[in-house]
Amino acid sequence: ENDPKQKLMIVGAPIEEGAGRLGALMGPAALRTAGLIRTLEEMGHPVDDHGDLRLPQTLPAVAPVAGLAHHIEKIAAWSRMLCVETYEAMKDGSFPVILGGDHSLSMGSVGGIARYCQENNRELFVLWLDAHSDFNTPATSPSGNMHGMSAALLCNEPGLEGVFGDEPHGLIKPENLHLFGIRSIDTVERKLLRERGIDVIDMRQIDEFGVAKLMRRIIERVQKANGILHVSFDVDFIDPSLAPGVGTTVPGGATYREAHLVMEMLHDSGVVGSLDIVELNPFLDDRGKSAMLLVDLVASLFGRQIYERPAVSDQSATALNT
Ligand code: EXY
Ligand code: MN
Ligand code: MN
Ligand code: MN
Repeated sequence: ENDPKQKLMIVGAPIEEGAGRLGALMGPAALRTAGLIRTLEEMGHPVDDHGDLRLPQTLPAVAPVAGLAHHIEKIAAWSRMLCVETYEAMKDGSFPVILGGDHSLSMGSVGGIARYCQENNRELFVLWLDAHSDFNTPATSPSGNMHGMSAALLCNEPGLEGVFGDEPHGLIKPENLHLFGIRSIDTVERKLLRERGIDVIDMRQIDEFGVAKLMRRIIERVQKANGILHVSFDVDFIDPSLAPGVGTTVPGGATYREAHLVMEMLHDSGVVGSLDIVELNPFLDDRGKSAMLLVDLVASLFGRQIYERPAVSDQSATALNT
């Protein structure tokens, strides 16, 4: 179980240039308005709020890439800053929570966590809760929007080296990436996912097997490796009827209870070490509905239960897994 006293490092990343439409830069503000910090503090977590980061005046020069990668200099600047933030937080023993901002920010947040894990000999796993697989490269992307490339960068796909340049950062093993909730994949992206053997848990699998069984498989892998699990939560993982505040809605997403169960099981597992909340677009939201749902989901990840009781998820795994 997560140490209830573990300090949380919160940092806002108001970045929207990775997305195809504007508005995600208001994400951190909406999450704060919806009571995220207050909720975590009320749950007993010391919170070290670093506020929202700002882009530096001077952007790094990025070598030209083959293909489409819109605003790569800005994405590079954000990635490098966030990489330092999460790396330092991990060294400090804090649990980094990154408030986005579009999903390109995970290049930086996970880059820093992966660096920490490599230096400290810990195996890093990533749970990517998303409607999309975000596995395009500048050469395969139909849009050039870099929020659709972050998982690919983290798996060291070619064409994105300029994002970090010579700055220290870590990567993840493709076999340790678990995409979950997927229901929109581009043609070439699909081929790439197959070639790399990425674990794509699509909505069809969730329909057939249920969230619990699929999550237990991932959690057990991380536990066996004594690993650290990073959770990258894209708002479009949830069904758009429940979370309309996102620029890339895809029908057929996770239900209210499926999304909560994922978070509750993650809490009980004790393996989660860091979290991104990305793609919230308050401009498209319905009276704060999506932001408030996200606060509830984060609360579940940090231990809020419907009715307090000892965690049963792990004990029952053997029985139910057969
Ligand atoms: N696959 C599409 C693209 O690459 O343009 C859509 C990507 C949307 C990515 C959102 C953040 O998850
Ligand atoms: Mn601090
Ligand atoms: Mn995404
Ligand atoms: Mn998405």
